[in-house]
Amino acid sequence: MFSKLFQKPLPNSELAKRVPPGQSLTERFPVLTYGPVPKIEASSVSIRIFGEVQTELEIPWAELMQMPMSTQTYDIHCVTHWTKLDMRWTGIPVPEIMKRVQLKSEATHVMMHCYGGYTTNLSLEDFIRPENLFSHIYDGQPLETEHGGPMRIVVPHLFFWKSPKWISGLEFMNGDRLGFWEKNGYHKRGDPWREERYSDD
Ligand SMILES: Nc1nc2c(c(=O)[nH]1)N[C@H]1C(S)=C(S)[C@@H](COP(=O)(O)O)O[C@H]1N2
Ligand SMILES: [Mo]
Repeated sequence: MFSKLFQKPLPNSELAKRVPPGQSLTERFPVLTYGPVPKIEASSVSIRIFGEVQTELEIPWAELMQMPMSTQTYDIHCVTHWTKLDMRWTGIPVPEIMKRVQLKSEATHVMMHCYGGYTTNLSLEDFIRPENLFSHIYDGQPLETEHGGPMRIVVPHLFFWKSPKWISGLEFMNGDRLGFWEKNGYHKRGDPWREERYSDD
């Protein structure tokens, strides 16, 4: 137990360099959900891909589970000021999903849709990155329901509200549109190193 105390970084340590301005470390994994937690069976999860695409498609759970997977470790930053280091996620890298998608030339952004109605928007540049995962395993265990299981998207370079839990769909868009928190005052991009917390920043 006490050893945990000594894992906290000292002000000038290497670890402290991994904590963006205005953030503090946590060893817990807080739960932040707006509204009720949707309970979905993995077998009924299906990712619907629509909007600015040549052909709409739906990828059911069984097919998702056949796709190439990757395990990656990142530091996660939440706009409510917590940072958690070395979080290990397993899932399908976004570029693998995108091999199945033929975008129209008008597509510039994506709205990520969730069971329960949450949405969050990204530019294609922020979305199509090898470290972004459709993740169903956290720290070697099936992702807990409260953290987005059966599957969430993890976008580690942006604040954690850009990592939608209970992912159900991708809507490719011609131009940007605001998602749930972005409509309610959060920044449209959310880079923790630039402290892009709220839309008037
Ligand atoms: N579907 C859905 N995804 C969501 C949210 C939500 O309310 N619903 N909250 C977001 C916010 S504000 C944060 S900080 C993280 C929290 O993830 P966690 O509960 O696993 O810590 O999920 C993001 N993804
Ligand atoms: Mo958040």
